Amino acid sequence: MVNEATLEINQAATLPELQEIRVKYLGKKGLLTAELKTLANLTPDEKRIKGAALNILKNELETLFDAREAGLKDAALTARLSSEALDVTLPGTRFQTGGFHLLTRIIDDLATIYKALGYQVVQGQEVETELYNFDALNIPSWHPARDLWDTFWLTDGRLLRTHTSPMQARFMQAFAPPFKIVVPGKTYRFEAVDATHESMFHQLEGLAVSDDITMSDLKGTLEEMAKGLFGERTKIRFQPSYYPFTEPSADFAVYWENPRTGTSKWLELGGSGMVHPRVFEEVCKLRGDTVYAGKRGFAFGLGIERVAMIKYGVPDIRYFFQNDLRVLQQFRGELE
Ligand code: YSA
Repeated sequence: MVNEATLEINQAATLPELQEIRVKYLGKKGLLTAELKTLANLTPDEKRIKGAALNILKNELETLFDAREAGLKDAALTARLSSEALDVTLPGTRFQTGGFHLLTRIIDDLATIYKALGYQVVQGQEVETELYNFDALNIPSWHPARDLWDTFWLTDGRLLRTHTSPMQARFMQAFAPPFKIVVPGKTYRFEAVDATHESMFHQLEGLAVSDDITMSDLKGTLEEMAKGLFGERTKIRFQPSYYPFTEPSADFAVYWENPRTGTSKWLELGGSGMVHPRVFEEVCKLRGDTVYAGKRGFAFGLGIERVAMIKYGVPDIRYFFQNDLRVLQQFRGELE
């Protein structure tokens, strides 16, 4: 019986199979149990000898069963573990992460540059009155310069600001000099939209007022900004221009070496100049005092999209506002 049982035990492939074999030999109606029951009919001597032999056999079988059971459990565990195993070398699932829009990034860069130069960053309002958008900036209603800015008018006579310059008058009305501010924000013009013009775009306005500010302070400031934006080798150039709220006025361009293409050229960024004395006069009227009489200041305004297009090589302004992630995600690496 022991050989037969050993063979069967070793051949059992699963725990239920092994249990069946255990019942076959050691169960209540098992073969060995049946043998043990026959002891009752034997003489005491026969009982002792056969009983001892059957006990040894029973212990042997139990040891064999236990060993096989442990072996099968081990094998089952190994199989389960290997089926559940994680391959830690497989690439993980990337979470969708957000990032800053290129324009937000440029606004942040500009704010950082100007804060380092001691400027305050302030916000203006997008719905403006004619007074602040035009009149206080020396652009009365009859002035041909109004034609420079095609405007979205609201039914109540207000308008969407055509530039960030109205904040010049608003800030001076509320605060006395000396100060230095920059004003980033949205601006609106009734434009024929093309690759470089949108009807909504962003500008950054700058205004510094004190007793003795000069045009060379303006140039140095814009030079610092250009270096902060485009690198230490960047140069800046003034060209005579006209704005009703500055005298003299100058457009400024940066000499930019494009690392993508290896080419360099002058690129127009915005307008600037020394604050026109009439703007100070208008502000004094609004304030009802003479705090700004005889003051000197410079101001400038530039297009944020223009900076982003130059810096990141974006060929069309419309890409910024189409919400096409393929456009925006290209720059993720550069922005992190
Ligand atoms: C000038 C002198 C100062 O003392 C202060 C500010 C200024 C700038 C003036 N307020 C202004 O708006 N000038 S601008 O009409 O020439 O616009 C400035 C910049 O805004 C442009 O150089 C351009 O980069 C951007 N811009 C203008 N219209 C745009 C536009 N960007 C996109 N779409 C448009 N439609």
